[in-house]
Amino acid sequence: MRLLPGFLSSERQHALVVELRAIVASAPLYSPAMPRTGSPYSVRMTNCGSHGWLSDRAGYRYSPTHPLTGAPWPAIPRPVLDLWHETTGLAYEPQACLVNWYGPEARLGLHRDQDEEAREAPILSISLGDTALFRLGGPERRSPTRSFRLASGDLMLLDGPSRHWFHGVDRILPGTSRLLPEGGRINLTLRRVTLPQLPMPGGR
Ligand code: MD6
Ligand code: FE
Repeated sequence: MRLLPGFLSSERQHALVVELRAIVASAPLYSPAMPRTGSPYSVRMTNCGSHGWLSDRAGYRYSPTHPLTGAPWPAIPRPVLDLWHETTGLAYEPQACLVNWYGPEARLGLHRDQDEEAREAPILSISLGDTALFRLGGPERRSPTRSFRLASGDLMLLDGPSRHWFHGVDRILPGTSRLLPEGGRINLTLRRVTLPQLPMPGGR
């Protein structure tokens, strides 16, 4: 795992919020449902990119369209793509950008991100707004865990073994950031879903 605390200047954070408000205007936030039980998440979600991550009674999957509007997801904004290349050093692009929007009471249970065919591609997490108490475990649900804070402007890269570790958000610390006038926290996770094409040896 690579933590990049304070990576984003206040200007870059504000610019991302402007992009995200435009995304939410065309792809509205919704409350996903847990597989099988259908109980709602406390986090509201939307996506941008060609592949949007969905959770509902039927399970977890990637979809090219919004579950309520039926429209294709908006594109991943340029500044977000730039952050992916800047931090991962990878030439290929991410295809999914899940937008998690937390109110003061929202949390996210311990889980692994396992719905991607590109199992070894890193995941980049971008945090904006109120600080989260983030929990990172290990390869098994029972592995020991530790918790730490993710503040506005912090980036975290889950790469190598940590790509497959359990993690979640224990809680939000309300009033810890003034980036979002309405309060709360936004987290973006950027992922590659399908296997990137390998460059042709000697090819163009
Ligand atoms: C969050 N993050 O920070 C939730 N997943 O709100 C995640 O679930 C996550 O931060 C995969 C990789 C990095 C993450
Ligand atoms: Fe996750």
